[in-house]
Amino acid sequence: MHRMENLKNYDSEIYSLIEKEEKRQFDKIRMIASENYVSKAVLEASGSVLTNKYSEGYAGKRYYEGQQNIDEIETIAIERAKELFGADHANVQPYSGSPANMAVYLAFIKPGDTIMGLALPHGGHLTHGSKVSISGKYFNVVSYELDKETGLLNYGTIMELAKEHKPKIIVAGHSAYPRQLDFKKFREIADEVGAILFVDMAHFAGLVAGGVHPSPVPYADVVSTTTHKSLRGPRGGMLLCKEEHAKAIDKAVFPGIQGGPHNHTTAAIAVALKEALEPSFKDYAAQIVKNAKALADALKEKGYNLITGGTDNHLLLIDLTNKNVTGKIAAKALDNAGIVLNYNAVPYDTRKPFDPSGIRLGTSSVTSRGFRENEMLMIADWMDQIISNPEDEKMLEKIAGDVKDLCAKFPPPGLD
Ligand code: DSN
Repeated sequence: MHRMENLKNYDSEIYSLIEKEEKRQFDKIRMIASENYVSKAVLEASGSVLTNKYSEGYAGKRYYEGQQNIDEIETIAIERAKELFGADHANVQPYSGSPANMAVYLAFIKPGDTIMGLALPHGGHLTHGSKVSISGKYFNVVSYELDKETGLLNYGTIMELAKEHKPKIIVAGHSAYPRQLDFKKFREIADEVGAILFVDMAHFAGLVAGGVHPSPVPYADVVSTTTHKSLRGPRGGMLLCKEEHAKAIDKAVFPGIQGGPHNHTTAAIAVALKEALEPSFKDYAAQIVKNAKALADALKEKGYNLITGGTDNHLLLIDLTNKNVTGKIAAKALDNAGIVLNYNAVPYDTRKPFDPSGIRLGTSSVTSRGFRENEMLMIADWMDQIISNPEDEKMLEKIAGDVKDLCAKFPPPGLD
């Protein structure tokens, strides 16, 4: 039987949009730093009958019967997460990164308490205290920023800020910072003021798993992650913590924030974690970083202003001010030419978030489809042509064709 035959017969409208999306994912160079391609095994677990089951509670302590298989699946996912990251305790139920982060706040603090996180325009996440997020509405937020000169975190300044404001939680982590984090320093800062150290490793979890980014697990009280970014699993979330916090974290996830876990996602997370435990995942993670560095070097040579001067993780943040084009215009032209990324604020941006000065891109997805340094040089050339002439429709069309030809040689995992 053809794949998705039932869907095709019953709802051809949705079927054909899924087909188109699959083709888009095949034909384009996907460089949104938070995206990836999952394997067929992960897709199969994710699309399984496990979606039919409700399972409030935890293995052995559920509120509904019929958990014979679900308990085993969730326990396997937990054990794999603990093994992969060397954690005392894992909770694999968060629906995604934002609910996982909310559970951390619920576990440790009360409305009105002070939290400290990286400011959103400096690469922090909405849930790290942005005013438009519940994290910024319910808590007193003190945001730290990047150094104006270097674009780097300044641990001395963060320490001073922490001493002044005495936050109950210090959040380390980002969605647009192209460097590694010094978790030992964050631990020292948290200890100095008696704060919980909470690391959101959603972006770089796969690099931690692959051993090419320091692990926050030995230093942090609690670590959150999504499972679908560099970790290359389904859309989901996880929390890892020290044994002493296990009860509080579990209670905060359920019944604190969520209802029944998405068992199909739990199974897919278990499969992705099995993949991440394979020796080949280390090569994958190392290649993500090599690719990011190769792309950064090539773009720097062409006069691009990379925030922090380069990268040592999977992502690049580029200020396009010296190229006389806004992030939005560049991102749209790049998409038209088959290179998909997002416009992004840069630190101390003078432009508005909906049309900022920069673009952000990452190498997790292209590395999954087998691109290496050579392909990064091609991407840098194309990007430069597009950003130099974003309105040249003919050139965009020509590059879109070349991009498609290149992509045809590198079939991504999970796609037919
Ligand atoms: N939306 C994600 C990102 O692109 O970084 C963060 O949750």
